[in-house]
Amino acid sequence: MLIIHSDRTRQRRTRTELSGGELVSPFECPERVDYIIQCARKAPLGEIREPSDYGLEPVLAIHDRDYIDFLSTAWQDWQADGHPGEAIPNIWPTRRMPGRHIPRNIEGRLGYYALAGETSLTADSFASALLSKDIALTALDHVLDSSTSAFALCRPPGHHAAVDQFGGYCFINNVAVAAQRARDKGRERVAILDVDFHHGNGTQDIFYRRNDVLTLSLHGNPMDEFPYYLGFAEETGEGPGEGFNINYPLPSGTDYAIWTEHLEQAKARIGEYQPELLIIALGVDTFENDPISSFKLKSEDYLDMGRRIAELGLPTLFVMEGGYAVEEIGINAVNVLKGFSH
Ligand code: Q9C
Ligand code: ZN
Repeated sequence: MLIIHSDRTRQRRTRTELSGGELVSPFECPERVDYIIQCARKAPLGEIREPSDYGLEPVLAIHDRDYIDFLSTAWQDWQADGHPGEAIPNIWPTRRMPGRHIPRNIEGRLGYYALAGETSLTADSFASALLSKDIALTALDHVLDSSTSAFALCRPPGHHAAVDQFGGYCFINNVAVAAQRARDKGRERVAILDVDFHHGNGTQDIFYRRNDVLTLSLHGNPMDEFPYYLGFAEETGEGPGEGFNINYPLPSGTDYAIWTEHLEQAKARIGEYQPELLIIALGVDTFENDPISSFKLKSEDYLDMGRRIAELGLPTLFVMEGGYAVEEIGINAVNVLKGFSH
């Protein structure tokens, strides 16, 4: 399987993450990619190629222009206001103050465009988000041209990024940008299956009123897990999109036996939909030792997960999302790809 990877993903090394009332060293760190690429080389999975530059056009097909403008200048604006640390949002539009105006001040704008406070915005945020979507798009084009499969070793991840919001370590929604490009290149129906531990709220939000992109997500129940305010079973899509968003919220402690029952339901729905392309939002934070998640998948389960995904028999783009058990992330992610390929 072709792998798209760039050493430049290392350039994003954030110092702070607000977690448990402290500033900790971020879970979403460059070593994640080091472990994955090391395991991919060892497997070996196949050729490893550099991404091409796709510019902003495919991003603006999904995200609002004002949001992208904000991302492109946020760090300079934050610094110009004399703030000493990394940019961490600390105030939001809420039910009682809905934010009908986008503030001028960077602190106000930061909260306006953020959905959570754990993702520090830094000097490298925008460039690394652009690089990440280039990795996804390069891999996508290979899948479209060859009708086979590819792995986009994206970092930072993307599935929490909504039309005009960052958070959950995500800035640009890589799977959404890829799905839209596939549509623009003539693929009629695209399915996005999100197997990351966390609900793919951004992806759901982006395609919620559409029936040309089927979105499905298996994840920790939002009553108990991030992102808390989206990802419930009753969210099935709206208008023309009714019936084209499917959530499988699962309890903490979910093991692979329970997880696969829902995977098979998701596969049945995908089969019925007959997409021309399958995109997997590949998070491996479902792993039993993941430091911020509560599912119980074991390393060998990821081989079987790949095998089950392959049963759909579709051209498949794998896009890296979460996974924070850094030393095992390579084994687990590569196991999915190995299981898929055999
Ligand atoms: N104290 C992805 O997996 N909550 N994002 C962290 C740590 C945010 C996860 C809590 C989790 C975001 C792509
Ligand atoms: Zn996750």
